[in-house]
Formats: sequence, structure tokens, C-alpha cells
Amino acid sequence: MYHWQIEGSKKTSVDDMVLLTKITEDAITDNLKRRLMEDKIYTYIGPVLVAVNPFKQLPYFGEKELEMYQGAATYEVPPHIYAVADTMYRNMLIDSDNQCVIISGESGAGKTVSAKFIMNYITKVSQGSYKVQHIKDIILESNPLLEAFGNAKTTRNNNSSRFGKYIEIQFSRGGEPLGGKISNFLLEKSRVHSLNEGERSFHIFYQLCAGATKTMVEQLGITTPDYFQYLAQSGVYKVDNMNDAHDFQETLNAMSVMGIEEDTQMDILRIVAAILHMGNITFAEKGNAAYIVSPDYLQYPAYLLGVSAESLGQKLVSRVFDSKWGSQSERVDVTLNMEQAQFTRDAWTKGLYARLFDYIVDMINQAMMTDANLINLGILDIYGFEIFGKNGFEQFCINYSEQEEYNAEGIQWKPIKYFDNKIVCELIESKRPPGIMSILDDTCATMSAKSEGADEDFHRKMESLVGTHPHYQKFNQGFMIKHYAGNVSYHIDSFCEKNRDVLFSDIIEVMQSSTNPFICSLFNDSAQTGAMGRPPVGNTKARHEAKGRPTTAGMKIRTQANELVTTLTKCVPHYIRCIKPNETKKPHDWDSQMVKHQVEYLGLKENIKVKRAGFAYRRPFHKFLQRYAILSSQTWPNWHGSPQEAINVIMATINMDTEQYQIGRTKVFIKDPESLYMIEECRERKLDHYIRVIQKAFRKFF
Ligand code: AD9
Ligand code: MG
Repeated sequence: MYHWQIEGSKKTSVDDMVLLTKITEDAITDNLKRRLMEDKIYTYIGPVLVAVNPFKQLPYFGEKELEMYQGAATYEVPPHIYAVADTMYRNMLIDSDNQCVIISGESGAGKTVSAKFIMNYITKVSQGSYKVQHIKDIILESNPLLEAFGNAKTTRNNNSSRFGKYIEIQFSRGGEPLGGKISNFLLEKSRVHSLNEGERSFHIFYQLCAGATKTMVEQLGITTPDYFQYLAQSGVYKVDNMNDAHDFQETLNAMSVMGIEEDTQMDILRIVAAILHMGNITFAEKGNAAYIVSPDYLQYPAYLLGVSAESLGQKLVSRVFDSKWGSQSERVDVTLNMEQAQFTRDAWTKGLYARLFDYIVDMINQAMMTDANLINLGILDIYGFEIFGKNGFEQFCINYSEQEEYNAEGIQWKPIKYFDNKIVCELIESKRPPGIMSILDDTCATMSAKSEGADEDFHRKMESLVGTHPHYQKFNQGFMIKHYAGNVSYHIDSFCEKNRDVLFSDIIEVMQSSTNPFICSLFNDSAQTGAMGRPPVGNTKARHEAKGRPTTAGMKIRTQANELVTTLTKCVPHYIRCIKPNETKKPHDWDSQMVKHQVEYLGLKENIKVKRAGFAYRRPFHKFLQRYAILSSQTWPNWHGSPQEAINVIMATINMDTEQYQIGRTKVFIKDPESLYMIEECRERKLDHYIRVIQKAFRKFF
């Protein structure tokens, strides 16, 4: 005998938004809100997972769920990120196809957390020997290590990824992880020297200050972060719910797991400390020439970097300029003014940091390298679209790469009507007629050694070449772009310097002369990885591209974005759309306008429509009956016959066209979504009826 209970109330949410009766942005937003209020953060649109950031730990990520989602059919279990991970893993094994998951959403929406859930799930459910366990440890420990060096507190996210990452886990045909590979994109290295209000630099700086051992304090001159100008400029040292000293231990442990020896760990920290000490070197000006205010401040960083205080000081205030740029070539001796000296110091520290970051990525890659020809599962966690109070070159690049990634999804997704992204892509990357990136590269190719007036020149050229573009608008200090995710105003300062991204050759020479072999090795540029990784150097052939132009940051991003799209097209894609429900970072706080905007630009409505078009609804008998038995007085509240008969009875009660459904072996199939909505409507009416009956009964008694 079956006994049915009313499943939820009329106002329950749907766990697959393909089932929404109305497909409007409001209905989608409302559905997500209802679910979040019940702590249900996951919702499907067919196979796409929508994840709303709960801003609190939820209980359903334990061993029980790890068990529950293995091999489970989607309809048997509530929507979950583990279900996506499980589908990827099983598809990969069954079809021997590479899989990837593209995680998108704005800054703070939960992309990195989602990526980690997937990595956790996959490493937990896959089998393997002792050796495989070690690879799993490396994969998992790569997260805290990369986050220490690549994440920072921004106003939008306390643990914001300041680099993009694509991690591939490589598996044997039997499903054991045997290796992996990380590609990193565009570290926001200017954060080393410039902080916006309310933000911090990369976590590692604060970790070192909070967690340094006695030896480190002595050997690296570590003290509290307010002593270091680079950190003191924003005055933010602590992050809610973050324990820097504890995280430091985790960073050190992660380095050990990567096989980085203790001596090398100390070398890495030496560079971190040297950067902080260099930031304390300040300049003043006499005439037009910069000088160092307190030459004493040169001693410590020079000692840490293994170079003489004299050469460090000299290279900060003057420059032998090997200005091989484009077809021009000149050698200029320049005395720097104060601004240029500061610029040089900052270029130096961020150059050091970028090389250190690349070194760490290299070490992780070496630790998980395998030469077996395997199938892989990739996870793309790129920075989220951002709009800050003041946006510069970095935001421009971040928003551009987010846009490229979005384009990559064009592979599978219908173009989104709401916004034709192609027009903005052209505005940014078109070669002919030149788009913004080309104009920027042209300006850089002809800019003077001292780069004076270059930004203004770039601004003027843009005005004449793209000034009339519908998504471009000029303002006094910069330009605005109407991106799909919002309008962003970019300030023009330093666009050219940041795009050119050269580390002056004489700085490189000083670094190569270091008595510390580790530092020398970082600057031993036989091949440069350029703006996104190691900055190009002035004295190598690799500096010049085929056309005789050096690689710029912009070129590098375009190349990497294209490579990424090529990689992704070779995989079976899966999608996770992360949504940030508020700006307060508080649980159960819902900003409808903000969510609706994300629903719009993530194209969720269009996704639902596409999914619905080819929709064939199928449900196991018991699930169907649980929901719809209420529709007939014969099947409700008890039923004694077979489930197949019950379904026939229900369908007859509501006059369902017999063409519209079929009863399979274990499931019922419904042809058109409209028929399903018809059943849903009948159910709602029935529920209304019951509610009225109950209310009436209540009124009678009270
Ligand atoms: V950015 O583009 O890197 O700035 P993400 O990566 O999208 O951004 P992240 O994953 O870092 O955002 O999430 C931001 C914060 O939200 C996390 O640090 C958590 O505190 C919080 N969060 C996100 N998702 C979850 C979750 N599923 N459960 C609990 C979460 N907290
Ligand atoms: Mg992130």
C-alpha cells in the first residue's frame, strides 16, 4: 500500500528551473531566493548548476554526501555540486573523454570555493595506491599554496583570487589521478605596491608577519605589518575569520608537500621579506634628480637579495636604458626623477613577486607532472568580473578575460539575446579596424623611454579610432566600456606602462649578479613567459615577437585566452554559475536587484528556454506519484494498485491527452513541457483547495 503526503506547499521552489511555470528573470530570482532562505544553495537548469553563495558553512558536504552522490541519478538526490563532479568523473571514465567545468560568476560569488569542492570530491571518490594518494595531496595542497601567494582581500571578497587558474587532473583509464597541470593567468602583480582603500596585499605578506618563527624574524627582519609601507598604505591588516599565523603554517606545509626543501622555502620567504623592505625605501628630489631619503633603508633589502646596497641604490635613481622598442634602438643614460624612481622600485618588487609566483606554479607542476598519456578533467576558476571605485589596467584585463571565457561558452550555448557580447569583444580586441588593445600596443610601440605623455596619447588615439563605438564612452581621465555585466569606467593612468610591462635590463643584471643562487635562477631568463608570468627582459631575443614587437601584457592575455578556448573546446563542458546574493557577505541577506542583474547577464533565462525546447520530462514512478497522487481521490491519500495504474488514473482525472505521456519500465515520460505545467497547475489548484479546507476547519474550531 502507498500512503502519500503533500509534498511541500504551493510555494515550494523548484530544484530544476526548467520546471518554472513562468520563465522571467523575476521568477528565477524568486526561486533562488526561496531556496537560499531554506539553505538550499544549488539549483539546476537542466545539467547546468546554479550555486548561490550562502556566506556560511552548510552541513551537506560531509562523508554522507560524498557517499550519497556517487553514481546517484540526478533525480534521486537534491541538486549538489557533488552531482556535477560525479557526472564529470563518470562521463570521463565511461566515454574516455576529457571533461572540463567552467565556473563563472562575479567576484565573491563562490567560484574558488566551488572549484575546491570539485577537487575534494574527485580526490575522495577516486581510488588509488599510496603513490596516487601523494598526487591527491599535491592537488589539494596546491590550493592553500596558490591562495597564499595569489589571493588577497579586496572590498568585494576577503579571499579574492588575483590570478586565473585552469587545473587539469590527469587520470588513468581506471580513474586514478596520476598527475596534474596548472595554467595560471595574469597575476595582478601591481597589488604588491599599490593597494586600494580597504584592501590588502597578497595574503603571504601578512602570513609571514603573523607566523614567522624566531629564526625568520631574525634572518628576514620581520616585524608587524604596519612597519612596512607597502602594507601600511591601506592600513588593513586583519581579515574577518582569517588567521594569518595558522594559514602560514598551512602554506609552509603545502610547500613541503610540493617537495620544496626547507632551504628553498627560506629563499622564497627571503624574497617576500625583501619586497617588503624595498617598499620602505623612499625618495626625494633635488632639481630633477631623485635621491634616497635614508640610504640606511637600502641595507636590509640589499642583504636579503644578495646584492650590494650601492648597486641597489644606484639602479633605483638612475637607469641605463636599453630602449629596444619596435624598430627603434637607442641607449640612453637617464637620471630619474622622484616619480620615476618610485616607479622603478615598484617595477622591481612586482617583477620579483611575479617571478616568485611563477616559480611556485612551476614547482607545483613539477610535483604533479606525469608523462603518461591520460584522460583529464579540468576546472576553470578565473577571476570574476569586477567593478571597483577606481578601475585600472588590471580590471580592464580581468573583465576582458572574463568576457573571453564567456565567449568560450558560445561553443555550446545559444547566443544570449540580452546582450550581444561580440560587439564588445570587437571593441576590445579587433585588429582591423584597431580595437582598444591594438591601439594600446601601437602607442606602446612608439612611446619614449621615459614614457611621458603615452597615456594621453593612447586616450587621444582611442577617441579618434573607437570614439563613436556604441559601447565606448570617453571621460576626462579615462573611458567607459559597456560590458555585458555592467558599465565600467577605467582610469587611463599607467595603462601604457602596465601594458608594456618591461623589467629594465639593468635591474635584471643586478639580480643576476646576486650571491644568492635562488634569486639568480629566477632571473636566469633563457625564455621569458612575458607579462602574465615572468616579465619580458630587455636583453633577450625572446623579447621580440615575429613582427619585431615585444610582447605586451595585452598580447599575452589575448594569446592565453585563445589557447584556453582551444583547450576547452576539446573537452566535454560542464557549467557552474555562481551567484552573489548580497554585498554585505552576510547569510540570508538577499539583494533582489543585484541577483536579478546577475541572472540577466549570466543568461539564465535563455538557458532555461534552450533547455526547455528539447525537454523530455522523465520521472521515476514513485517520485511522480509523491508529487501528483493528490490529483485524484482514487490515488489519494492511499493507493493499493500498481504505480503504473495509479499514473493512468491520475492522467485520466486531469484529462491528459494520452499522446502526451508514456509509461516506461520504471519512469513516466512526458512529451511537452506544457503538459507538465498543466499537471503542475492542477496540483496547485488542488493544494489551494486543501489549504482552504484546512483554513475553514481552523476557523470553525478557533
Ligand atoms: V573572486 O572572483 O576570486 O574575487 P570567487 O572565487 O567567486 O571570487 P570565493 O569562492 O572566494 O569567490 O567566495 C567568496 C567567499 O564566499 C568565500 O571565501 C566564502 O567565505 C564564501 N563562500 C562562497 N561559497 C561558499 C559556500 N559554498 N559555502 C560557504 C561560501 N561559504
Ligand atoms: Mg576566486
